[in-house]
Amino acid sequence: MPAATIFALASGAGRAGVAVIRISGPWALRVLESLSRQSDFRPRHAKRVDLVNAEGERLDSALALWFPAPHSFTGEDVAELHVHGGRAVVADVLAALGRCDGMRVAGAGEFTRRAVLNGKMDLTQAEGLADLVAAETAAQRRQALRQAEGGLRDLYEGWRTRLVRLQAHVEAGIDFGDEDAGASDPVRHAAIATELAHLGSEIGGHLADAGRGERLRDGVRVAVVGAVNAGKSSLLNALVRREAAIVSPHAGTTRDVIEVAVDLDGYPVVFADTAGLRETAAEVEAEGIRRARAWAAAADLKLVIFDGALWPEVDAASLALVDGNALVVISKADLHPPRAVRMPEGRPPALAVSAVTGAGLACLLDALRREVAARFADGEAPVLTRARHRQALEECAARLARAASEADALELQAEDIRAAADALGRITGRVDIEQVLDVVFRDFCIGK
Ligand SMILES: Nc1nc2c(ncn2[C@@H]2O[C@H](COP(=O)(O)OP(=O)(O)OP(=O)(O)O)[C@@H](O)[C@H]2O)c(=O)[nH]1
Ligand SMILES: [Mg+2]
Repeated sequence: MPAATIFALASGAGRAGVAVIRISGPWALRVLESLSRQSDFRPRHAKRVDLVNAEGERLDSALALWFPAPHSFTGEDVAELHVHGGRAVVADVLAALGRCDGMRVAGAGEFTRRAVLNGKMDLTQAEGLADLVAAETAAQRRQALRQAEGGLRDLYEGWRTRLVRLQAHVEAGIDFGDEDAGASDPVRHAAIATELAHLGSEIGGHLADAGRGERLRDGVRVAVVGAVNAGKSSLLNALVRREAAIVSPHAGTTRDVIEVAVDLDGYPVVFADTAGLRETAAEVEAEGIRRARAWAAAADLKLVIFDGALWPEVDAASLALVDGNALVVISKADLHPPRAVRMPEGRPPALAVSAVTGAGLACLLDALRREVAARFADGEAPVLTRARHRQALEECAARLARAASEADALELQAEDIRAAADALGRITGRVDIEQVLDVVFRDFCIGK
């Protein structure tokens, strides 16, 4: 049965200069001809048309584009209508499309899903496209674009091809082992062991690098922690340049974790203001402090704030949080004379900052930028971006490790190499695609 012809608004909802409506499936051309009462659409050329509904009423003057299969986004016949982006125009054109025979509204992600099923892209590229649409910073855009253009697919398919070849070598050993030198061929044995080791270390290295890509998708997490009244909320507000958190002279003002997302030189950063650390019998405050500690423990970076009004007296609970992942800040620099701030031996240097005058803020932002860029620099190598990839890669790595220990049991070795290759195939959609399709397209929007 031929697939239904689907249509949807591909551009954002709401008033705009232009809105794009996408149509994909076997009826695309017929519908285009019927709505425009024109024919002779040249492939991939824009044509000005009047769109007319079944009653003969002119709905809009639009641009129409015609992409015959297979040279289209979905691999099917596709038509695009660029209409004026008013709500009524879009609603009426969509209604007219819905009344044409054989047409239905596309489900979430259905255009991209068809593109995957028609071999126009693999699952990692579809995921890259979703990330590209969601990208809010330049670094996110670069990573998503690389993935949408096949960076991860090439890497994973390259490994998979090598594994399939290796499996064939091992199986050749099994087949001929009884008769000739196949299984006992030490050269072949060594070559297989070497390739297994190479693949294992390449995949292991990629996995070790894993956090980078995922963090770039989700944002680098920076916790603002310190004693009560140290000036954490004031500093957060100064960093994000708005009154995101309540500030007061009352100790214990902040209770919940307050997350604020910002774009720091192209990197997505999520700052979290947290409850001040102190001993307390109050249940709600204790819960706030527990959450503060949990957020800090999971954060990529901590800003540990010491109260400048009390400096050089330091709070022990905050000091305990200073480690290699911490930047130390002395607050209220306007209250204490600017002097070299020295931390106890072995601790990173501290930065004096005033949320009131803004002194030291530029230095702190510079330090933050450096820390963020050093941890998450987006190099050329494709990075893993999803838990789905990580799970499959971990299975692949485990199978490879086992295969390496099975040089004397070729059937088992071949089976483990096959399973390792299948794990990679599940990421790209070469293996078990039906089982992962729903997971991959769950978060897509309609019109994609
Ligand atoms: N002079 C001066 N006062 C500051 C500065 N930063 C904060 N304060 C004051 O210090 C007090 C506490 O500030 P907050 O930002 O609420 O401190 P906090 O660490 O969030 O406090 P809790 O949420 O209670 O843990 C307020 O009265 C602020 O006005 C600063 O840079 N200079
Ligand atoms: Mg606060």
